[in-house]
Amino acid sequence: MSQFEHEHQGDVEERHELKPPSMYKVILNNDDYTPMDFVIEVLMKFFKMDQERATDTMLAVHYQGRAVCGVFSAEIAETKVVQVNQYARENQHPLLCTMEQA
Ligand code: TYC
Repeated sequence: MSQFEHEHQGDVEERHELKPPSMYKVILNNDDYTPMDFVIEVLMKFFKMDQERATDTMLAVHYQGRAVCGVFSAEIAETKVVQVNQYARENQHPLLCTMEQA
Protein backbone atom coordinates (compact mmCIF):
# COMPACT_ATOMS: atom_id res chain seq x y z
CA MET A 1 0.00 0.00 0.00
CA SER A 2 1.37 3.45 -0.93
CA GLN A 3 2.15 5.65 2.04
CA PHE A 4 1.61 8.89 0.15
CA GLU A 5 -1.08 10.44 -1.91
CA HIS A 6 -0.01 12.87 -4.63
CA GLU A 7 -2.38 15.60 -5.65
CA HIS A 8 -1.72 17.69 -8.73
CA GLN A 9 -3.18 21.16 -9.16
CA GLY A 10 -1.65 22.78 -12.22
CA ASP A 11 2.11 22.63 -11.72
CA VAL A 12 1.81 22.48 -7.89
CA GLU A 13 2.14 19.08 -6.27
CA GLU A 14 0.85 18.57 -2.73
CA ARG A 15 1.90 15.51 -0.74
CA HIS A 16 -0.43 14.24 1.96
CA GLU A 17 0.81 11.55 4.31
CA LEU A 18 -1.66 8.70 4.77
CA LYS A 19 -1.01 7.11 8.16
CA PRO A 20 -3.11 4.15 9.28
CA PRO A 21 -4.94 5.04 12.51
CA SER A 22 -3.32 3.87 15.77
CA MET A 23 -5.15 0.88 17.23
CA TYR A 24 -5.83 0.23 20.91
CA LYS A 25 -6.41 -2.94 22.93
CA VAL A 26 -9.34 -2.61 25.33
CA ILE A 27 -8.51 -4.57 28.48
CA LEU A 28 -10.62 -5.88 31.33
CA ASN A 29 -8.80 -6.12 34.68
CA ASN A 30 -9.48 -8.58 37.48
CA ASP A 31 -10.66 -7.62 40.94
CA ASP A 32 -11.91 -9.62 43.93
CA TYR A 33 -15.45 -8.21 44.12
CA THR A 34 -17.19 -7.87 40.75
CA PRO A 35 -19.55 -10.86 40.27
CA MET A 36 -18.62 -13.22 37.43
CA ASP A 37 -22.13 -12.95 35.95
CA PHE A 38 -21.83 -9.15 35.77
CA VAL A 39 -18.54 -9.40 33.85
CA ILE A 40 -20.15 -11.84 31.39
CA GLU A 41 -23.06 -9.43 30.95
CA VAL A 42 -20.62 -6.56 30.24
CA LEU A 43 -18.71 -8.60 27.64
CA MET A 44 -21.96 -9.53 25.86
CA LYS A 45 -23.41 -6.01 26.06
CA PHE A 46 -20.40 -3.86 25.12
CA PHE A 47 -18.21 -6.26 23.13
CA LYS A 48 -20.95 -8.23 21.30
CA MET A 49 -19.63 -11.59 22.57
CA ASP A 50 -21.88 -14.65 22.75
CA GLN A 51 -22.33 -16.32 26.17
CA GLU A 52 -19.60 -18.93 25.60
CA ARG A 53 -16.94 -16.46 24.44
CA ALA A 54 -17.88 -14.00 27.22
CA THR A 55 -17.53 -16.78 29.83
CA ASP A 56 -14.10 -17.84 28.46
CA THR A 57 -12.90 -14.20 28.45
CA MET A 58 -14.21 -13.58 31.99
CA LEU A 59 -12.36 -16.70 33.22
CA ALA A 60 -9.16 -15.60 31.43
CA VAL A 61 -9.34 -12.32 33.36
CA HIS A 62 -10.16 -14.12 36.62
CA TYR A 63 -7.21 -16.55 36.36
CA GLN A 64 -4.63 -14.43 34.50
CA GLY A 65 -5.38 -10.95 35.84
CA ARG A 66 -6.44 -9.30 32.59
CA ALA A 67 -7.56 -10.05 29.05
CA VAL A 68 -7.96 -8.17 25.78
CA CYS A 69 -11.64 -7.74 24.87
CA GLY A 70 -11.01 -6.26 21.45
CA VAL A 71 -8.81 -3.94 19.35
CA PHE A 72 -10.33 -0.67 18.15
CA SER A 73 -9.48 2.80 16.83
CA ALA A 74 -8.71 5.37 19.55
CA GLU A 75 -12.19 6.90 19.48
CA ILE A 76 -14.05 3.56 19.70
CA ALA A 77 -11.66 2.21 22.38
CA GLU A 78 -12.09 5.36 24.50
CA THR A 79 -15.89 5.07 24.21
CA LYS A 80 -15.83 1.38 25.30
CA VAL A 81 -13.65 2.23 28.34
CA VAL A 82 -15.94 5.07 29.44
CA GLN A 83 -19.14 3.06 28.89
CA VAL A 84 -17.90 -0.05 30.73
CA ASN A 85 -16.51 1.88 33.73
CA GLN A 86 -19.66 4.01 33.94
CA TYR A 87 -21.91 0.92 33.78
CA ALA A 88 -19.81 -0.81 36.48
CA ARG A 89 -20.01 2.25 38.78
CA GLU A 90 -23.78 2.58 38.21
CA ASN A 91 -24.05 -0.99 39.49
CA GLN A 92 -21.65 -0.41 42.42
CA HIS A 93 -18.91 -2.73 41.10
CA PRO A 94 -15.18 -1.91 41.01
CA LEU A 95 -14.67 -3.52 37.56
CA LEU A 96 -11.93 -1.63 35.69
CA CYS A 97 -11.62 -1.34 31.91
CA THR A 98 -8.46 0.22 30.43
CA MET A 99 -6.83 0.67 27.02
CA GLU A 100 -3.30 0.58 25.63
CA GLN A 101 -1.80 0.95 22.20
CA ALA A 102 -1.82 -2.34 20.27
N1 TYC B 1 -12.51 -12.20 40.25
C1 TYC B 1 -13.93 -11.94 40.23
C2 TYC B 1 -14.63 -12.92 41.19
O1 TYC B 1 -14.04 -13.87 41.66
C3 TYC B 1 -14.52 -12.11 38.82
C4 TYC B 1 -14.00 -11.12 37.85
C5 TYC B 1 -13.67 -11.53 36.57
C6 TYC B 1 -13.88 -9.77 38.17
C7 TYC B 1 -13.22 -10.62 35.61
C8 TYC B 1 -13.41 -8.84 37.23
O2 TYC B 1 -12.68 -8.36 35.02
C9 TYC B 1 -13.10 -9.27 35.96
N2 TYC B 1 -15.90 -12.65 41.49
